[in-house]
Amino acid sequence: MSGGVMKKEEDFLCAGVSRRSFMKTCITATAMMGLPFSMHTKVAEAMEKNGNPSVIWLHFQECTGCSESLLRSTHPTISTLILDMISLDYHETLMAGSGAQAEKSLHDSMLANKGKYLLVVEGAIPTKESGIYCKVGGKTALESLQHAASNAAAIISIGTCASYGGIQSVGPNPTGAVGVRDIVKDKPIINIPGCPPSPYNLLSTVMYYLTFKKIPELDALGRPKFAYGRKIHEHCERRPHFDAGRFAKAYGDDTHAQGYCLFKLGCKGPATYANCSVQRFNEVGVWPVSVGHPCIGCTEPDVLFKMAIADKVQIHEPTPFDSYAPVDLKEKGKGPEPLTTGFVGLAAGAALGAGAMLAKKLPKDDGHKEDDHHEEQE
Ligand code: FSX
Ligand code: SF4
Ligand code: F3S
Repeated sequence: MSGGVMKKEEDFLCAGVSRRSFMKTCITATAMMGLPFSMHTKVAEAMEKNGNPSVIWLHFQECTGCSESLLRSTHPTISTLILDMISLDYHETLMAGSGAQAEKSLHDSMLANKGKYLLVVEGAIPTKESGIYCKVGGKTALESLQHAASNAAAIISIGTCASYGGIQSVGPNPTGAVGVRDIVKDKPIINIPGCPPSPYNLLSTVMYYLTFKKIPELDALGRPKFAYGRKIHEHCERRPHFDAGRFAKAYGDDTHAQGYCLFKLGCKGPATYANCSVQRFNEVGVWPVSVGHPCIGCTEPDVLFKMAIADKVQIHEPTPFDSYAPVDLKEKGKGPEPLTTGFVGLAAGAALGAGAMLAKKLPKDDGHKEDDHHEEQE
């Protein structure tokens, strides 16, 4: 298992992270948190000084995709950084120990770090019939969560399952699966939804916590606003096609091959708050929409698995595309015009770095009905 004493930057370097990678990650995380560039030195200092908090990571009803996503992240050693800037004292699928040895490790870590450890929960918690549908070490998930939460400093619900119940909670929800916030009411809880979530969102949340010794500002669904404050639709490279009324009609047809907007194939991007279209996944920087699949709204409790993939979302609280200047709609007295081609949109997307885009402040709704706009285009 990873972890151990980790208090100086040199330790990160020993762990196989070059200074360049370390600083690059601090700069990326600083930008993701919406902080000014100059703050990256404070973040780096905080990593050196405050790194190594004890983390207890529990697994309940889930597919382990959240841990897999973290471990499979290849962008410079993100998994190394995460696993080495914390002391991962208990993680059922990563730890070498098992049985009584593992249970002792959990017990000892909780005792040694009482009131100070971060509790990370992956997976939903079944509540029906006193929670008998998920047991680890003879205890129900409900018991384990309540016990571990009672002495935690804060809790991170990683993934949509731990945040809101996820796929297990879909009707008829036979096990009564719920998210952590439905059970624990007296601790700070940060939701990092996504099925699975971006490892960067976990990384920057932990870095924020270590830097400022408090949890980041959250939205109404308990998500860090710096990562979930905007809709993926605002930065999508297919957005110029949406604005121009060009939609893919079927998978594999010419409109799909042309890279047209996936709204009519069920893309939930206009109703999904996340940073996938900016932060992207893996070394090559892909995300579902970039490879031709509609967003399924995996960060949204009322969308993921609650709507069929092909169903279209209603577009409320419209927000403009953020990669080119807004038009003055009032002056022109009509809806947005087709401003640009997909080519220009892609070029704009490539030109704007993740940090620059995320560091922008959140836009205000302008009251314009984008769904009306969309209907005009149909
Ligand atoms: Fe849930 Fe995590 Fe989806 Fe899986 O374990 S958020 S089912 S990808 O990965 O909890
Ligand atoms: Fe991109 Fe989906 Fe929005 Fe179309 S509907 S612009 S594919 S996020
Ligand atoms: Fe999930 Fe949609 Fe992002 S499906 S990974 S929120 S593009």
